[in-house]
Amino acid sequence: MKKILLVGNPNVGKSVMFSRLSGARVVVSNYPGTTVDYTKSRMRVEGKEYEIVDLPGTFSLEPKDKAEEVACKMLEEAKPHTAAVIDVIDATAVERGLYLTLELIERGYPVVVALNMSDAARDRKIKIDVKKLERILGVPVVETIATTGAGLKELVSKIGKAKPTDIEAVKRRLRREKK
Ligand SMILES: Nc1nc2c(ncn2[C@@H]2O[C@H](COP(=O)(O)OP(=O)(O)OP(=O)(O)O)[C@@H](O)[C@H]2O)c(=O)[nH]1
Ligand SMILES: [Mg+2]
Repeated sequence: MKKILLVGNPNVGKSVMFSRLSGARVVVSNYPGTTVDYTKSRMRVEGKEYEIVDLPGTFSLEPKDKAEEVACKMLEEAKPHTAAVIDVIDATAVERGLYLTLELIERGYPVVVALNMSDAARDRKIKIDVKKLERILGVPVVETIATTGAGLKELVSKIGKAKPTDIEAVKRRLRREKK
């Protein structure tokens, strides 16, 4: 069965999103040889069944602690079976989150970005040009509020079409943007 992985920095809403997306049978497991837990369940998208996995938070794919190490190992192990990586970013701290996004794209994962906590971003008058971000990254970007479920339908609709994208082209567009 193909997997959908929920990945992102700590405290961005991955687990709340997982609860909304996952089916009834939720299994909590301990990553072998560690005290780090992860949670998995099933999910149906367009009639197809997937395993959905809530990974520990990580800032980077070069791990700095045990939880990050587990997240990175799980990503690597799941790579051949991954239909999509839902990369959850805190919309109030987009730049911080994009570091991991670029690493995921660079390593060839099919990424869909969830700009979560978009309610908090709106409250703080943080404006994000979603279309532009999508153009630069070359992957779908969807604004979400995991706590209310807003945007999750649209997010899920992007999963079936998720595919790897060329990191060099992303870097070129980023450089052009900074000029
Ligand atoms: N305002 C707002 N709060 C949110 C949203 N999504 C999650 N939260 C809150 O953010 C906090 C962290 O959510 P979690 O789902 O535990 O975050 P996580 O990414 O799983 O965190 P780690 O597992 O520690 O990496 C909780 O208090 C949530 O209620 C959102 O879209 N908007
Ligand atoms: Mg969590």
